[in-house]
Amino acid sequence: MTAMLQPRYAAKVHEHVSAPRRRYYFERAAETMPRVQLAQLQLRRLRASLKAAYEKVPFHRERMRALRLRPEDIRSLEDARALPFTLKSDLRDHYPFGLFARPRETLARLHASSGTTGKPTVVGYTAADLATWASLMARSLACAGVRPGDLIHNAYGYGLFTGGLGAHYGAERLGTTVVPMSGGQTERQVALLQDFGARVLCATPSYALNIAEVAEREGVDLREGSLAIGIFGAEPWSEAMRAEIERRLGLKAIDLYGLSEIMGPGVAVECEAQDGLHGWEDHFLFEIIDPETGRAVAEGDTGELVITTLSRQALPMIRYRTRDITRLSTQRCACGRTHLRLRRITGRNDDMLIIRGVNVYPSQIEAVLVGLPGIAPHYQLVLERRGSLDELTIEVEADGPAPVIEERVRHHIKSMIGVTAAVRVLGPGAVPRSQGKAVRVRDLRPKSA
Ligand code: DLL
Repeated sequence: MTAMLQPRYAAKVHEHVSAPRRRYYFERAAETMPRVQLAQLQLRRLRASLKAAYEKVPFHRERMRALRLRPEDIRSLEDARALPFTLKSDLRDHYPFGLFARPRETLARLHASSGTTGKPTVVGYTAADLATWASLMARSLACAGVRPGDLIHNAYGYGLFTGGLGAHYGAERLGTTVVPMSGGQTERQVALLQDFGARVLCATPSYALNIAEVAEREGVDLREGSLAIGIFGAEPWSEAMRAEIERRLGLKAIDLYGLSEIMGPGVAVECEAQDGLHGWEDHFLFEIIDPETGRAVAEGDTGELVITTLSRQALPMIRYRTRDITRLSTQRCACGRTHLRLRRITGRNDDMLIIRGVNVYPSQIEAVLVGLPGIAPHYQLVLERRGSLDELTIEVEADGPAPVIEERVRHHIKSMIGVTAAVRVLGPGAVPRSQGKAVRVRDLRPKSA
């Protein structure tokens, strides 16, 4: 952080964190519920949700029957570990509405996420589901430091993606003023951020960086303006990226997690302590499993996040395997919320690269690249196959002499992650800029591989 920026940024953060010391919650009773009570509520809701899934969704009924399980056999939260997992492919196999527990005519909205292959995953919501989602998203925004009356510039994409509308209705529910900007038209975003004086920016972290870059190019210093909080999610990002975005936009960057199969944004969010994301346990049951064996790991161990919905009417999800890698903590948080915390999601199981036997996530490479002197924080990873080996080329943009940068990046990646990668230094602006979820990997390996 430059000396020039520090006082102003510090003043903004100070004012918003410590002005009235009274803690603010959107749903105080639910957010601070003692954990014993929370577990009782979870069990009650789990049993009701399983019963509905069993009665209304043939897929769930048949799979439970195959295991000789009936909903009433689940008498404790531990018993839930006997239930079968649900996979993304199950949603695809029952495209479009096959896993819905309510008739399509009774639903209020559909969303869909485009997969890299084949059919999209379609999810549905009753009016009550939408109300729950808005409340959980409002709760998440408040947890991040947003307050009624704030102006929120929402740059998550509107449409089938859950980001735009999900954040939008949560923001309205909290009592803020929303600017439904969506993604793209970045010059216009910069102008409106300035003219309207937004205090909060909602965007993917990669798009937030794009906004910062365009503002700088246009000679607009957003750090001087009103922005105080960024609510960033929908893709993996690193602590290094957080520091970079906070420095360039002059705000506090908060991590927001969610997925359409479970709800959309607002499943978990950081509080102002920025020390893990509170997962809303009154509506979701969180587990971490070993992705290889499917068995539960000890609390604090890293593995795949599995989520069961406890209140969703249209699309109850039983033990949904998210593919996201994280770990859980139930330790008390300084903010007073009792709900467990997920660690930053380092990446998805499917995104893991294996380079000469070394497992590496794109976000680990990002953590090394962002902040290295001489390069811009934009990158892409190119995967190719030579013979039987996968090879990685890291494309970066340089402001300095290419050979020096190449060597610097190669050296740091090798020493910090243990992977040998080729480095290609491109000119300014050559790495495609994100409008939403950034494309970090270009996989040029033959399809059969
Ligand atoms: O990305 C929902 C969302 C919108 C979350 C806006 C946050 C903000 P999907 O398109 O279904 O839903 O993608 C879900 O994105 O399984 C993760 O792999 C990834 N993801 C979402 N949030 C984070 C995050 C939305 N904070 C998939 N950190 C998830 C890392 C994230 N990965």
